[in-house]
Amino acid sequence: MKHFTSIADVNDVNQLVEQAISFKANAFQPELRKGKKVGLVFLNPSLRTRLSTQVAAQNLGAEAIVLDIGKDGWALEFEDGKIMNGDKAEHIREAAAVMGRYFDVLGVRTFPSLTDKATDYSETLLQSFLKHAGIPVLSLESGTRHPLQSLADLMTIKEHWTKDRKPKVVLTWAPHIKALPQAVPNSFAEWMMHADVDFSITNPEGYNLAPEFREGVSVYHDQAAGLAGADFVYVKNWSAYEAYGQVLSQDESWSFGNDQLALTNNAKVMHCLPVRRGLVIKDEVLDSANAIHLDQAENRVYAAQSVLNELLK
Ligand code: SN0
Repeated sequence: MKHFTSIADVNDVNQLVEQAISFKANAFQPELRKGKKVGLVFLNPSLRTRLSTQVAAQNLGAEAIVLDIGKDGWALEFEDGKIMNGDKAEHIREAAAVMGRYFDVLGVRTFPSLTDKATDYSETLLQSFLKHAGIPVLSLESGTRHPLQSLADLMTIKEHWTKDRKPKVVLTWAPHIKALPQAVPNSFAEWMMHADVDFSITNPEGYNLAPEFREGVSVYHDQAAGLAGADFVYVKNWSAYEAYGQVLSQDESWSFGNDQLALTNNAKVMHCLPVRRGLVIKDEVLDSANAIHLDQAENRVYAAQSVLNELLK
């Protein structure tokens, strides 16, 4: 594996998941990637991604160095051919290339603008890092995907599933007050389409994901119909894709509570965090035995460890 920016970069998804599970059983192996250096660049906020990737690097004997570039770095120019007489002090051509000389792997977090679909969906910022860093690039969530989260999610489903049939996995939209990226649901859908599960989506009209992230997947606009018989429910808000970046609905009847849970097959309930309690998922569910969001968060360490171990080979 050369880079890790989407499931398409992974040769063997099962092997990556199995390796993550085995790291969970035996995490501290500091001889494995001793002395390697991992740069983690954040253009946007992070709690789990930042901390779990740092812990993962430490477990491998590597060192992770974090740059909160939005706060501590120079403002970056991504456009080529520009005369830089505005507020941007450094071009990505130099910034990425320099970091490429300091580190063995470069992790990058960039959120989408949610105003310019073409730029966001062509992953302009991530592509610039890939082009100019000259070393393996690790996505820490990009404009359209969050593959470290999806790997941890798949691992979590695998850990919790003991029955001898495919689990029914449903991704459900939930309300939110802000316009959020489609990266987490896109990525989850992409990994579930690839996994050995029965996957479907439920969201209000106007909230269908981009076509490439729901190819061959049933989408229900009636949440009750969508949730029926689910073994796992992934709850997440996202902004509209078609009316790009817009908040078209804040319908709180989609908030995930006991009424929704009752429609499922006593489902395990998942969320990538941060979750707005009461609005996205109700306390009655988050504080119940059905919620496995903390397992997902814990598994972020082993997902990152599995990926770093490959990228640092
Ligand atoms: C991000 C998202 O992509 O939805 C990060 C998830 C890992 N979430 C948020 O930005 C939540 C912000 C908020 O105000 O609730």
